[in-house]
Amino acid sequence: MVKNTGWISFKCFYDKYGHLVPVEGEQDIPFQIKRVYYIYSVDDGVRRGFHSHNKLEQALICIHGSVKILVKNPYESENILLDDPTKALYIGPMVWREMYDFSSDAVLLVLASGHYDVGDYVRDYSKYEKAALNYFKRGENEGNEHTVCNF
Ligand code: T46
Repeated sequence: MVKNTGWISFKCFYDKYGHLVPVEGEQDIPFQIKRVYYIYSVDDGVRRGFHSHNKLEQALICIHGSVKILVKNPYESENILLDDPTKALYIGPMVWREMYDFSSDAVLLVLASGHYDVGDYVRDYSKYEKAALNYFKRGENEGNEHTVCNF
């Protein structure tokens, strides 16, 4: 997977009464949850995101429907389908992301490690590229506290 991204799988409790998936900060996901938001009713053809974060860590869970996520850095990229409410896509710092192909019934739930901070966003791709080329240079940031891969 692209560096600073990874899959997280949750336990699902199901019986004849339905399904239940618990998600606990610092236990099921590798950070304390400071903020939750969700995205839904996204029109056909809409693409969102187009930014990276300097510090923020997030877990993206498509709890209904499906959505695709492009994650990339200057060295590698991947298109990921989210369509399973028992799995989260972890996205750490310095990863460019775009969300697209939302199904009309998609609900994308996001758990975030920090409060909303407009100063943490990098929305200019050329600025992002410059910073990320350095950040990911020769795997220097491999294995640091933010790197989570393949839970
Ligand atoms: C991310 C992807 C996956 C707030 O006021 N508070 C919030 O916590 C958030 C997330 C957004 N907003 C406001 C700011 C904008 O006026 O909501 C509006 C839409 O936000 P934005 O254009 O940043 O949405 P996306 O879908 O491009 O990105 C969001 C998150 O912002 C971002 O952190 O990683 O989802």
